[in-house]
Amino acid sequence: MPLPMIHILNGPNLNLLGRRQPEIYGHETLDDVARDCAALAREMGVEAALFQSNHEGEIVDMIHTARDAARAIIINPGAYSHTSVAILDALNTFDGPVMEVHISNIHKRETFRHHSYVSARADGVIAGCGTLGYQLALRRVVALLAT
Ligand code: CA2
Repeated sequence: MPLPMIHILNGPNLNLLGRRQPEIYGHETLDDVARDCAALAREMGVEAALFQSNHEGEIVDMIHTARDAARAIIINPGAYSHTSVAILDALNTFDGPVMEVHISNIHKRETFRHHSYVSARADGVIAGCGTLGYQLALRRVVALLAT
């Protein structure tokens, strides 16, 4: 039996994680996040695969792919959190648990970051826990899948 698959989707500029602005986003790279989450997923008896795109339509396509390929989505939509009805609409077509992650505490930053369209669909939101937030979200979706 294949392990339940969880997709971890990341939006624009997150490919630069660990390489710029470490005072906001820390020192871990997105490859580190992918490796840590894959290891934790295995421990919990699931599988996690991480994807990133700088393009809104590609993120919509990733969500459509997840409809058939994943049991849960963890998403950090980056700046599209604050602008994209298209990503919200796509997430609304997904049946499983959705967790929204922000590495920084968006509520402690500029007011334009305080609102996220994606939060209207997310089953939970983690912000300001650094890259550890991805692992916390992974634990939460595994718990939700077990209920
Ligand atoms: O805190 C987060 O995770 C954000 O989703 C990150 C977005 C930002 O627009 C959101 O308001 C909050 C920005 C991602 C930029 O990622 C970088 C990573 C390293 C260096 C430069 C940018």
